[in-house]
Amino acid sequence: MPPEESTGQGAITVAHLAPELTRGLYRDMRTARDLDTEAIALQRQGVFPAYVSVRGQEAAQVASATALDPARDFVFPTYREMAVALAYGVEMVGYMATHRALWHGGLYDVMGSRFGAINAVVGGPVPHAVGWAVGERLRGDQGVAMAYFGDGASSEGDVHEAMNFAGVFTAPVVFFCQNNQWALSVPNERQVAGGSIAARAEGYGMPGVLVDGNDAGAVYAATAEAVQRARTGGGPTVIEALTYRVEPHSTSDDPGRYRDEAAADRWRRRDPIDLLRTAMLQAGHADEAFFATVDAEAARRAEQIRDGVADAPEPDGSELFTHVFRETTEELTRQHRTWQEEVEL
Ligand SMILES: Cc1ncc(C[n+]2csc(CCOP(=O)(O)OP(=O)(O)O)c2C)c(N)n1
Ligand SMILES: [Mg+2]
Repeated sequence: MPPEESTGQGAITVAHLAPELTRGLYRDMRTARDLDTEAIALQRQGVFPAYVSVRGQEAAQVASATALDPARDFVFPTYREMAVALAYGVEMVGYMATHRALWHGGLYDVMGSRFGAINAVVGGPVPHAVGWAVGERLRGDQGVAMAYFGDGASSEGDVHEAMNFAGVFTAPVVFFCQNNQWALSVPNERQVAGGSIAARAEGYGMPGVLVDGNDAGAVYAATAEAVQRARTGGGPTVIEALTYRVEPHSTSDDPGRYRDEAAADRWRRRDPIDLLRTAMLQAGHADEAFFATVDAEAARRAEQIRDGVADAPEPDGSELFTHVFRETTEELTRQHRTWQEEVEL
């Protein structure tokens, strides 16, 4: 059965979660959705050179980030983790500045927020997470590294090496794969031999969990369990959150050239925010008044972040030449001088 047929089984439940927790999940998912829409508009207006949408992946991102402790843990994101950043408490104007290419890796404080710089190297954050996790163990601290990666990244050598190393050294790391079924234009079946990313965990000596990535409650429970295991010395876990990339890969992509939009439409109808809202109403965790208030607040916050990033000043162009070498070279100094003369013309 192709992956897109294996979920879509209607409703989800949040009866196993505290009402306040589900209200927080909803607030962050709603805000991320609105900010995502604003970001696409900013790209259309020429403010962002490009943007990668997280639409449809809000449950996977927000619920996994909510299971972490931002005071102790450390997140290693890809380029598509805006909703993780938001739920984890990263300063969002500084985060979105990355998409405006305002400064190397954005304007937020990577070390202070314990959220790594956006990493566009597919699979790149995964060995970094394992290195940090092994260091954390050696220090005797209780932090957990969260490695985000995609289905496409799962076939990179870096990811295999990192998982094996983590298994051998019982590193406190969670390998969180958002299987959105596309690696740009390459579908799962041409990317994942064996049909399952979670199943690979066995070969690395760790548990592997397949979870419905559009079910915020299920993602939260699976991640909380994996984080707890890592924190208490039980080693790493692979979580495969099965979801779907309903938007193009990025604002520069045209999926009409390589996929049938009927599958994307089926997944659009299984929207993680709608599923959570219905489940919360059913569980009695919130009423219509709650949703009206939170939806309005989310829209306002997304607009504030949009305005903040659109109005942020351009960096000083001479920074092109700083942070390249500790002691600059003659050639770089010459280039800097030429650049200075040209801008002063
Ligand atoms: C090492 C490397 N190879 C290739 C690319 C080009 N590239 C950018 S995104 C992408 C697809 C990644 O797919 P996946 O890991 O599933 O993440 P998704 O974009 O679906 O979130 C590719 C091949 C890259 N950035 N880095
Ligand atoms: Mg993918």
